[in-house]
Amino acid sequence: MERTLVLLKSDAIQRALIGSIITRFERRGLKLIGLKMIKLSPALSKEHYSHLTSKPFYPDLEKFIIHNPIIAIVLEGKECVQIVRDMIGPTNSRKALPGTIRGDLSVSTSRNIIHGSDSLETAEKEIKRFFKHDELFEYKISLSEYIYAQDEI
Ligand code: IDP
Ligand code: MG
Repeated sequence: MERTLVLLKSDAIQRALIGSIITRFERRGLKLIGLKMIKLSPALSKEHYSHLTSKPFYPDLEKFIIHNPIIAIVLEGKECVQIVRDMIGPTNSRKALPGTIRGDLSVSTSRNIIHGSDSLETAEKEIKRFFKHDELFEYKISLSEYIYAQDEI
């Protein structure tokens, strides 16, 4: 099963959207295997957004992401990296379709409430960045046969 990292950013916490976003993932059938509240340091922000540190908007992004705590989540499911990206919608929330998390809950490119890993390779790196091995949990969902057929697992 694939795993992916989700961050619910400062704006999601400030706007009290955490519960409703987690509910979307639960209802989709994705399995929560790690969840915690953390505060990013400037160094961790620079590592996580290393592809963006030279952009003019990076100082604002860092200030925004380190200013308040955020929620870090690891989800597990078949092809969940792409499923979660599709559920989130594009970076610019104004272009995000209704039904996506950004399309339903935000209207900004920078205040777009959520991060999701963009590939399986990135997901593996990002999960290690935010979670220790013993902070991830393996357990059986008793309804799993109603979420996947046996031949899909
Ligand atoms: P993603 O979050 O959709 O994967 P990335 O390109 O990885 O998008 O950018 C990471 C984050 O940086 C975005 O979610 C957003 O908060 C911020 N960001 C990206 N591009 C812009 C921009 O053009 N203006 C302002 N903020 C941006
Ligand atoms: Mg990204």
